[in-house]
Amino acid sequence: MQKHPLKNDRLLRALKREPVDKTPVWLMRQAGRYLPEYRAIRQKIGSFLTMCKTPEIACEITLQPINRFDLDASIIYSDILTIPDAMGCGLFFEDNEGPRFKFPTQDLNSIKALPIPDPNVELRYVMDAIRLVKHELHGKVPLIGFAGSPWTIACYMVEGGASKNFNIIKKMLYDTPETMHLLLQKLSDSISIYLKAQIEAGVDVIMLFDTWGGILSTEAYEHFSLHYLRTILDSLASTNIPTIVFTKGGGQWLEMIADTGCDAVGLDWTTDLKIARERVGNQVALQGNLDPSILLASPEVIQREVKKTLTDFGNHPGHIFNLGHGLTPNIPHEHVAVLIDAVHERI
Ligand code: 1CP
Repeated sequence: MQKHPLKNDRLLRALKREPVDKTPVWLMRQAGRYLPEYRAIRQKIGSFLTMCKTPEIACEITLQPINRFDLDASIIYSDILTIPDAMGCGLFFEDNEGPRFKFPTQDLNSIKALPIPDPNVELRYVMDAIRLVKHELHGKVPLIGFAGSPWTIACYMVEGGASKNFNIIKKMLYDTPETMHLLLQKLSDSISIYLKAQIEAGVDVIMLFDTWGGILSTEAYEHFSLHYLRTILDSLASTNIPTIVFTKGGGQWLEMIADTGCDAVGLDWTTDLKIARERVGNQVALQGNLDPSILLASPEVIQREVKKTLTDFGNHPGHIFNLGHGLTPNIPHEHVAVLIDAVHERI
């Protein structure tokens, strides 16, 4: 397929800590239910997984926020749970509820039986969607590919869905660490080949979502999450594709995360961006970190808080503006436009 040179390379420049004319901005969950055009397709198709698995639809939804807003990056419409789905764990989504698994992965035998999915067979729909999006973007902005961290994907597989206290996986971690490691190693292998296939299909940047790393003790985080993030990043090093690592609640481990060899660390809003920049200097770019709830407040408050975030990071290269976590369905889309303009105009 013909490669389009990128017309907007602010994100790639910021990842390399090179100067930019304007701070690049994109938003986690920028495609989603806060957009009326998303809700319209969601209502027509009915099932979230069918939307992910139909490349033309995944492509259209990926482009919705790009067509509406002046964003500096797109992210492929998909989910971190495509891997356990391809492993045969029976992923399903109940209406307006989180993900659930028909076959939770809770013992050694079920872990041993898990296959490593072939990204160009079971997950081919993701690669097809990436190729379509790259074609349709005509190089307008870069495309971010992604995966969940092994630890975060394991949380859903072991708990059988979203969890509040993570009792089952924490018991596994402490009672049978070898069993836990076997699952994390299998996921790590699957994620590495999945991300390499995404890179071959055309993504410009890779992001690893470690949404549940922050529920661990420091020692457990190092052994059960960070170690596998590093393994995956090492496996991608030869591709020269820039990488972003986001551990929600991981601000205290910033230096450790920066040492994995990633190009950028994503931060949630509980970490002070000014202090974070002082701690890592120019070693990595920083992505974040506005509290998404601020988008519920008035345009004046949004502008003020955006300015504060930009000022906190300071006048250095290497900032990618984002929220500290994903956009939620109740956020007015008009406020998203206010945020993006405020970032670009430094009002
Ligand atoms: O239409 C719908 O109701 C589906 C809602 C939805 C959407 C829009 C889900 C179900 N996933 C997605 C897309 C998605 N998920 C993207 C697309 C790209 C984007 O626009 O950002 C990405 C990157 C994800 C990643 C993802 N899925 C994460 C990591 C990031 C995060 O938000 O912490 C996690 C934890 C998931 C699991 C998941 N999938 C869907 C939901 C509602 C959840 C969270 C469940 C929970 O609360 O634990």
